[in-house]
Amino acid sequence: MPGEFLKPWYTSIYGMPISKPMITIYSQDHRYQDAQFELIDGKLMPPYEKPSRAEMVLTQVLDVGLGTVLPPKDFGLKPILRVHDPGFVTFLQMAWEEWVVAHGQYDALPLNWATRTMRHDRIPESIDGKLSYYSFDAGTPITSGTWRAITSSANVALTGQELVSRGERSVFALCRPPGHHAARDFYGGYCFFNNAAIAAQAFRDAGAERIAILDVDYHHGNGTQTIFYDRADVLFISIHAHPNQEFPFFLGYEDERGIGNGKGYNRNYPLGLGIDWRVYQEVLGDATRCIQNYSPDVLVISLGVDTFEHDPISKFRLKTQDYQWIGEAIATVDRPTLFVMEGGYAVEAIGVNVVKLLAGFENAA
Ligand code: Q9C
Ligand code: ZN
Repeated sequence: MPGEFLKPWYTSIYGMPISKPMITIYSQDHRYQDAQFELIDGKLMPPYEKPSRAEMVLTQVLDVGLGTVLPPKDFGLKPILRVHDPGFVTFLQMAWEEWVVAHGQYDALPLNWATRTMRHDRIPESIDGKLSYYSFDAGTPITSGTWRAITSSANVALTGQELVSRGERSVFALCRPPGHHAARDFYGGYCFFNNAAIAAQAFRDAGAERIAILDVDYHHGNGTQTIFYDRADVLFISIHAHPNQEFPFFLGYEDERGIGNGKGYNRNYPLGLGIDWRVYQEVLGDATRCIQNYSPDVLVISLGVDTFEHDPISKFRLKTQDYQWIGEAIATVDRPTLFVMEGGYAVEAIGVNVVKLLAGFENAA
């Protein structure tokens, strides 16, 4: 299986010399998350979050010879349960079966939620009620293969984590489905298990004392923020479209600074729609300085490229060249770094943008 992806080293990427290739972790099991439809802008549309996304990234990794591509190991449910609620994990494991019994072979979607004055202290017994209880949007279908894809995606992140723990300077976990919107006990925003959070917790459990997570996806990483909100051992920093304009709408404001022990260890940079590299660069510089002050043992990057100017669901204006500079800025932190794939929906460009960033990092590191 790994041999299938092995290619000779190249000596340059996009004309930049490369001396230290980066390992990528990838599994074809992401293809089991392949929904019929996505509810978006009032329409049932072909999904934006689709298998070709990860395939395009893999193709580019191989084409430029970023480094060896390895399959994930199986870590079981234990490291997932360090971050996620057991009831939530069991729900995800059983959801498709229960849904098929109730409604047949259609993608499972919730239709209502417990807002404000409604009760959150009772978990419904019916599958429809549980879908509502454990989710926060209707854009994230559960399918026959969802469980297989999401456990694989977590294993991809954990395999990358283990390699970095064992001394690898940087690893790219080509996760799909993405993870940063998933919290301890709810899914949404195309995310089920929070791969970056699971990896960060695994770093802690392997002995690292301080982890920094930098989330550069276009959307706020609400799940990751919430998971670590009261903790000083995991610094979370997110640069994203302002939640008063963009999904997930109800988290990601600048005044969210952490709580209790975690006070001062959460930082949000909400940005206006339409911003380009000039604005992004300043904010990114501030974020990396903040991470340097924290002096983490390892850095986890929630790597979304839906900040791209041609992304079909987003409104920033970053260009392909800018991703190299993001990679270079991340390299200034000068820490062992795990890149965890999140969003990015301009499928023709996703691979080029991701690998530009990784190569920018690698050449600057
Ligand atoms: N009008 C990630 O990038 N809703 N998730 C889009 C667009 C959901 C994005 C609505 C966006 C979720 C991982
Ligand atoms: Zn996103």
